[in-house]
Amino acid sequence: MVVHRRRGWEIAEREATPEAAFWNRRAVMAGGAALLAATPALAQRVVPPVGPAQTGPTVAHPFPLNQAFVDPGRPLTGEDIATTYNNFYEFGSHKQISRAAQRLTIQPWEVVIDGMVEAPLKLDAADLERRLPREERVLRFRCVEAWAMTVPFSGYPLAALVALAKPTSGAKYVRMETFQRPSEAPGHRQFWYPWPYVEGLTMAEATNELTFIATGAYGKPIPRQMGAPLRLVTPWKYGFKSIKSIVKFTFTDQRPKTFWEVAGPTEYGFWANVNPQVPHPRWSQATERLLGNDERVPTRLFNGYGEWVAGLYQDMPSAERLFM
Ligand SMILES: Nc1nc2c(c(=O)[nH]1)N[C@H]1C(S)=C(S)[C@@H](COP(=O)(O)O)O[C@H]1N2
Ligand SMILES: [Mo]
Repeated sequence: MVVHRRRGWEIAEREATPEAAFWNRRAVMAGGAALLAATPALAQRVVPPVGPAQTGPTVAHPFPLNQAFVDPGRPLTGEDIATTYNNFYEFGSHKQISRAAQRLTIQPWEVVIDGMVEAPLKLDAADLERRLPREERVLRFRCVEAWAMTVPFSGYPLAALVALAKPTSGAKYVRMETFQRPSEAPGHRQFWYPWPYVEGLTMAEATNELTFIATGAYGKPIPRQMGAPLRLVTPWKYGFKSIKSIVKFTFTDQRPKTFWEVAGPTEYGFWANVNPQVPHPRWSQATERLLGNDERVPTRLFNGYGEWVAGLYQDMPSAERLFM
């Protein structure tokens, strides 16, 4: 069934949603309300070019929109929802952690790039961001718990960070690690979890065009509860792969043991590719609930991003549990 969903600019003021409000604000930031009226389609929206390196602590938003990721095929999730319904176990094992997360100190934020690289790097998150090509993408996001959202993320492709890091030819994986500060994050005192939160990708996954480091959301710097100042977004994988508040990227020839793989090996694995036909041991993955309107929609293989990533797995041994 093909449903015509009206775009923000087709919606009358009285029925404007938070999503429409987002696009309106973006247009204003991009040069005035007149722009919105004059712009027939999002795809032709004028966005400011990425300027020369800036000197402030953060990099000005919004970033230019990547035309390959303009249309997610479903409505944006309201910013009020995406910023108040979160998974971030460092701040509690429930969804209402947004307030607690405000205790996280995000400036300064040192990022370490080490392991099998030509020369290890240590730099502030904002400096890192200024050195990489910034853009905005609207992405579908699917948690393993079968809820989903659609978010305008901004940041840079992980591939650009990999290029900056100059891994040596022996590197096979990127291991990523979250901060560990029990004084700011009460979850870190829950000793039964294998802190710090760790994730990993193969080099082919890390350098895929779809793999993104988000430093912003909804046209602004990303809020702490969503993983400030930098978090991974791998939209074809279950949400737990999208590690938040990263402090270290390590290039290695060993497959990293990830947080959820260690915490619950019978339910969570390294690959975690979205697949509606492979149920979680405790629930079906056939459908998902869209945050906001609570509509249930069919889940798609690779969360609908097979065009970008299906090729990565074509020649994998069948013993690999790609979908958990
Ligand atoms: N460091 C860290 N990263 C994390 C998590 C976490 O608990 N700690 N939760 C993951 C899970 S399970 C999901 S679904 C997403 C949630 O991202 P969101 O809160 O921005 O929606 O973050 C992922 N990244
Ligand atoms: Mo998740």
